[in-house]
Amino acid sequence: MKPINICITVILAALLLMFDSCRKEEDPLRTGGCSDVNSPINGSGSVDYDDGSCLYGFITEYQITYHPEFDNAAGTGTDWDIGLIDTDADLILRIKQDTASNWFFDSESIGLGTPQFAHTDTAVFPAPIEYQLWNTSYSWNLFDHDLIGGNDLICAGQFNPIEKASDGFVTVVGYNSVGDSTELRIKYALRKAY
Ligand SMILES: [Ca+2]
Ligand SMILES: [Ca+2]
Repeated sequence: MKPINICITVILAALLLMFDSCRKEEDPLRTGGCSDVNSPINGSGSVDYDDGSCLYGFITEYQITYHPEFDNAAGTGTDWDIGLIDTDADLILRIKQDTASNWFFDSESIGLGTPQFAHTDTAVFPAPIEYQLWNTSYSWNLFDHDLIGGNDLICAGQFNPIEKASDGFVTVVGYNSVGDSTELRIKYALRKAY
């Protein structure tokens, strides 16, 4: 092939490639959206390509919406505390990624003194740091803080926050050894990240 012919062939091939890539971007049959598995909004509708619109979940608050009224795991349904001031549990909440050695959230105990939380009250823990939610396994537990004799386990659980995220909340249920349930809600805000 003559050099001029090679040149024309290369130019034609380049033009064809350019035309093809333009055509793909403008193809009305292809749907853009968020396809990042770490985004709580990924997978809403069918997405052909990631168009950079992903938003990510950042924790703003933790809530315990209910927990067992009695410490059934200790035997036969005893009060959480002896009852000189109150018999309700004093809540300590801890959460971490399963692969991490440290709790990223390890709360102060609340309910010791005022305010107190009955088992049906919603206890709110503000998030001092807005951690991002990831598509991986997390563990959590809730204890009744006791000044004497060690803390009492209220419940424990495991979850993937991306799978459980809906309308600004990750909602999960944990259990104690006899199957009593406790609900944890993690409030998050959707923001751009990376
Ligand atoms: Ca106790
Ligand atoms: Ca206590």
